[in-house]
Amino acid sequence: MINALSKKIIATAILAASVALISAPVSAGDWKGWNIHGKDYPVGIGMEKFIELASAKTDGRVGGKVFHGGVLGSQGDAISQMQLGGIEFAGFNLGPLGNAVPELNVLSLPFIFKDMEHMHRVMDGETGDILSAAMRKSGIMALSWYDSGARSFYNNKGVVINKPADLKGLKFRVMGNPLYVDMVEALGGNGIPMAYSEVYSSLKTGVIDGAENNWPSFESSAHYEVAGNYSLSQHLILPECICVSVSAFDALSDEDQKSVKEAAVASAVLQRSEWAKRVEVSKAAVLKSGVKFNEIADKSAFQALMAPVYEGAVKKNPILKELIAGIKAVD
Ligand code: GTR
Repeated sequence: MINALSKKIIATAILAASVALISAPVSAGDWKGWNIHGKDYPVGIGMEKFIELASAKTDGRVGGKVFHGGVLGSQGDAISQMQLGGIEFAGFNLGPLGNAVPELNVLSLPFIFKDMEHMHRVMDGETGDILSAAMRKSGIMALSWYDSGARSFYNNKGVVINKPADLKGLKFRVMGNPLYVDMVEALGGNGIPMAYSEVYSSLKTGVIDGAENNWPSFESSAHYEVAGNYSLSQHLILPECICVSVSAFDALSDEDQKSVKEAAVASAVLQRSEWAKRVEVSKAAVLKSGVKFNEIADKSAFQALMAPVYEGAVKKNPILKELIAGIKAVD
């Protein structure tokens, strides 16, 4: 198994190689894909389907290989690599992508979506189109949206979280986006940004007291082995994407672009159904292991504390005001 340090070394080497390769664009038949999860995780299954269909639909003019398990580095590394021309496609979480595309931060506002169906309606509608257009400017474009469920808090201190005061004094790992630090602080805890690959050992050694994620990641990362309380806060519903590098995509003929887009849309249909199944399987496995789970009957106290997070985000990026209104306008 590759440890965090080796992953970092590999990622740095690949980043250096990517920079060296900028002047020599990769052939479209040789695209490199980044995935933080394993091959059998819904994102991995979707990405394999994407590249298989892209190749079939373009008679092999587009093709490539998915590198699973985060061997190409963290998402932060992968975003830079895509912008530099070192990788051509990825299954990115749109949350940390907000650092590169401020408009995407609207998705990271806690409790912005009512549920998964609401998120789908928004992403498949006008707001999704606005976000896609904004992403293109960063050199990264979304071809379709993947599911990633709802994220909830878990901890290794035996705390059953029912109200914001229960987070008090606890250190929760968050993904790399300052909005998440603000979110945890507004609830009374401490938000510690950290790479996904480091969370398991940090929970085990007590560097952090908890983290937050959806059922499938809580299970596949084995965090449940070292954090025995899962409280269903569902504070973030973050979509993911099949993203490609704008320069790699723009180098294709119109016909191949259409085929690649179709491949991504078809892969998302598969990914979403795999997601729904995996949520149930992961939840059952985690509960069977003895993890203590609680629903939070009334989330209004959590939601009320988010007002300053929204205000701070809008102050920093005024464009978010309109985007929030757009999401609220969707039933
Ligand atoms: C997972 C997500 C990953 C990554 C990870 C994390 O749910 O699928 O892309 O964002 O969470 O917490 O870093």
